[in-house]
Amino acid sequence: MKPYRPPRIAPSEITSERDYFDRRRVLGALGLAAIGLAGAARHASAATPPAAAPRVTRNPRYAAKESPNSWDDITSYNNFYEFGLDKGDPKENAQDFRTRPWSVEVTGECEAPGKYTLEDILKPHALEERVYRFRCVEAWSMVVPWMGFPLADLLARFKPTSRAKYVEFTTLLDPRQMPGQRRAVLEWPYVEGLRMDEAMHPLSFMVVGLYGRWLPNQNGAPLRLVVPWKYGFKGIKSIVRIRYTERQPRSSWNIAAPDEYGFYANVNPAVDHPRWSQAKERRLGGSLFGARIDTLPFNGYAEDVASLYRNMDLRRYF
Ligand SMILES: Nc1nc2c(c(=O)[nH]1)N[C@H]1C(S)=C(S)[C@@H](COP(=O)(O)O)O[C@H]1N2
Ligand SMILES: [Mo]
Repeated sequence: MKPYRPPRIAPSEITSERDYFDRRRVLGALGLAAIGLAGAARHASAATPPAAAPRVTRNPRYAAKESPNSWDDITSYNNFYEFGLDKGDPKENAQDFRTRPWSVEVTGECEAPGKYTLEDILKPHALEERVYRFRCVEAWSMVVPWMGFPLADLLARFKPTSRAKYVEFTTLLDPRQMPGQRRAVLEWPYVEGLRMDEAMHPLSFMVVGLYGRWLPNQNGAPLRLVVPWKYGFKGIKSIVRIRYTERQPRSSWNIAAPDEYGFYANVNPAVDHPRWSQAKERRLGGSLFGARIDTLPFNGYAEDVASLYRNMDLRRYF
């Protein structure tokens, strides 16, 4: 595959609509302050795409049939509350976010804990491209050519012990760089987790880029998780810590609203969010903008992952 050149598409193609799936309402209901980003650096977003990364080959085993959303769709309509609550805020406010040098602390139930530089983390892994469907809990979706490597390969390197039943991931805490962290919108830093067998599943992907380029900051540079059969909020961005644990980790959205955002968060059209249906989704982009399509169980990956939940009541463990 040739290094990708992003197409020139007017940003106006993606309207930053005020949708009624707005999760700020629940935050308001919890008595948390609405966020104002006064003081955040505002830039005349020149939005230069990040440098082309090494060549990657598309893995045909993981290539969704749908054609991918555009570079602009994927990089201008983001959830990254550390940089603001509106879909356009992360692109605007994360321009100067420093992702080098970067390191990841590995701790907990493993034989090789330590602090690893980003270069250490990436070095042994061949990068590949996978085109995955991506479904946010807010009922919008897209199709993304991610670049990365299997999470299982990374986790195995640190030799988890037999007590490691879960793995927890943590985002950088840095209110000076992340204006959203100056307000108690969520409990910072953002934390997410997976059961060990979910984390070791071949679909779980450590992402460092998209469309053959290094990740733009707003998409979670330099290292983020993508778990395509789960709602998007499981895909934690800008990871600085990996912890193996015996107990199920607490996770940010689950702490904020446990009745609305479960730990499992498997995409499930049959289990509605308390405030909206999950039966359909709005696919971002182009002529389909606004069209609603059916949401598939496990986001269309049921054949691969349903067996992980054989003995679980998915209405209870949502
Ligand atoms: N640290 C952190 N990670 C995060 C979020 C966030 O606010 N902070 N938002 C989540 C949500 S709700 C979604 S839908 C995806 C969005 O990823 P994208 O911007 O690359 O589409 O990131 C997830 N990871
Ligand atoms: Mo989301």
